Amino acid sequence: MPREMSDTPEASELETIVDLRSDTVTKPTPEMRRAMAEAEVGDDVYGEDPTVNRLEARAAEVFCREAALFVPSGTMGNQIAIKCFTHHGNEVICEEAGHIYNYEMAAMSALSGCIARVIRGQDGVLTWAMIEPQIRPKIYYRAQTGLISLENTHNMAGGTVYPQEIADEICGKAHERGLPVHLDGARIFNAAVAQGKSVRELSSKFDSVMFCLSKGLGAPVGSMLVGSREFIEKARVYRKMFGGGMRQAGVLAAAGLIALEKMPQRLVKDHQNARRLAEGLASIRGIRIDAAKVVTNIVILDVKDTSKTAAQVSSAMKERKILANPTSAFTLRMVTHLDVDESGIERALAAMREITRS
Ligand code: TLP
Repeated sequence: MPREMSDTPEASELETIVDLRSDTVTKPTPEMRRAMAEAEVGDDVYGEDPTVNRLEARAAEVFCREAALFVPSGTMGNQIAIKCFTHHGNEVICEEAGHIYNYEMAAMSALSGCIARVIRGQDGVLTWAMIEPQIRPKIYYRAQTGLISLENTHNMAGGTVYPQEIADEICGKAHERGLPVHLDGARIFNAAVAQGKSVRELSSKFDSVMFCLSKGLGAPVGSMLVGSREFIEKARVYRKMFGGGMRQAGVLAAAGLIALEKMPQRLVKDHQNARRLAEGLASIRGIRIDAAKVVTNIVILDVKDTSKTAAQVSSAMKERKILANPTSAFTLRMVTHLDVDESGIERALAAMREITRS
């Protein structure tokens, strides 16, 4: 029968898209949508949005800090922290593949007048021994180090986590030198779940922490900055300067509260799916990946030995309704999240087997 005469669509048409491009693509859950519809709101620039105020108070409590600030994006959160801690002409020490250096539009130079002093870490992880030699001596003809920023989990290293003693040592030694340390903790809840620790334990020595509500935690929009009251007061000023003062933002904060309270517990599922994906990929000829290193929700694979480029693999996957973005000429990233289940993982693996055979 010709297709157009059939009432029942082909199975392949019913197949939904498996979107592994990022955990940023998650849609708000029905519970979040209900809370958003019912949220009590006010003008947050006047500090009068009760739902935003609740979210900020709760975030501060979860991280055991004096205060917190709701910001529109992770990028803005990181950049506000850089602005708060540095002066024009400073250097910011960060990891070579880090988000603040590679994916934030050179904002540290555009907005804060800083340059990045990048260091290559081991799987994205820096140690004090790597950092110390890069701190500029206090000599009038050298730019001064203003801030150290770490990323946990490390996105482009494949969701790797900082061993706590390494992060703690960096913070302790940096403080002895009078240097603040910021944590880009966009996925700190993933790190906490992977390590069986609380986000408070993992981040207690940092001067400021940014974490995202809109990644694995599933909220539609928003990130948080947490730190001392003095830091957050300053951060509030820069949030306004950067155009991030929001008005009835309680509709977003309502989803953020659910993200914060209810979603960390389910990240373990994303980690299991990522590990399953990585193990499946490791068994495909031509694909290089160390599945044992996949401890959170990010899988980075090398396709060089398939004799295809990452862009070719990505577009062949797309034809099969699997989305994954290249991260370099021969690497792709796949991120598991709330809206991808085991069957999606199996479909991604089946697609990859088919593509690499051809
Ligand atoms: N990461 C995005 C892209 O920008 C790469 C993603 O899809 O993973 N810190 C880290 C470690 C991040 O991974 C991201 C977003 C941010 C900060 C910025 O958050 P947003 O996108 O809210 O500005």
